[in-house]
Amino acid sequence: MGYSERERAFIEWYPRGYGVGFKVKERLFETQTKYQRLELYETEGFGKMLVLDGTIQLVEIGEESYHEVLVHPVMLAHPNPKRVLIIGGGDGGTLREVLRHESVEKATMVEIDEMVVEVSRIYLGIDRGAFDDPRAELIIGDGVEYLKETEERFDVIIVDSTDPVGPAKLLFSEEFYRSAYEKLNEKGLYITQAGSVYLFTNELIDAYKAMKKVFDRVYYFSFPVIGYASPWSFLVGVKGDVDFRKVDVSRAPGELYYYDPERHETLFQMPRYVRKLLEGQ
Ligand code: AG3
Repeated sequence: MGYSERERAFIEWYPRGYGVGFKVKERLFETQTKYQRLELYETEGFGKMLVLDGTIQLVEIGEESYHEVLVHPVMLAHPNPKRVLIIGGGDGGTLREVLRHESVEKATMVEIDEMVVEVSRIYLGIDRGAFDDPRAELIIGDGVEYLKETEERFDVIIVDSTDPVGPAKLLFSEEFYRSAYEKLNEKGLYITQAGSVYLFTNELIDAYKAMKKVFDRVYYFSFPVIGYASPWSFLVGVKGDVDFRKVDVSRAPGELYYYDPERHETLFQMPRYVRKLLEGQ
């Protein structure tokens, strides 16, 4: 598991012996935080790489794909998103993309591990100043507790967590979806990453079923992300009469790298056998 000095490579091992790896130029940083093991590498071809508990969180080159798709489709499907909540997302990439929307008055990010934010700000910088934006509020704390207790209401809730196995498992429970639904304004949207389509299929199906019990409509899609066992899946839940298949292209931020609002319909990909499983046939 992890880094091999002999190969000068880092490999993340998934179930069934499937690996995703990168050649490493330099090991930059390594520490045990209060919550997890944090590693930072300089890869040969994809810039810096952030690893938490042996799982690759991002590689710098191409990170826009994941962050854009996690953020812009839900932001553009909402008529006027002003209040946004991000759970996790310590590297700041999700916050950065959220703040590109002029309608946003306040974006609250609740990250459990302060070290992830610190190390990302110092060594990665993919937040590109987002943490200093006056509309950004950073809360170091447990997202599950926060959502249960907060008096605030949100137009969009984005879960940028680690996998639906281990510490983040609670973020994929029916109970958590219920508190999210409760804290969404009418026409609100909720999005979560939901793991590898091929390797975490059961977790994806469980999360989808739990979301279906809570949200008024649930959508799924997947796409390849550099650094993850792709395709990677995403689930969207809505409150009230919202059609996630339609987006307001006129509000799209300029200069997108991966997500193509004018081709929004191309997002909805899922291998046929997984679609059948999701739809219970
Ligand atoms: N969010 C984590 C995606 C899950 C990666 N899982 C894995 N490699 N097994 C990424 C944080 C980016 N903001």
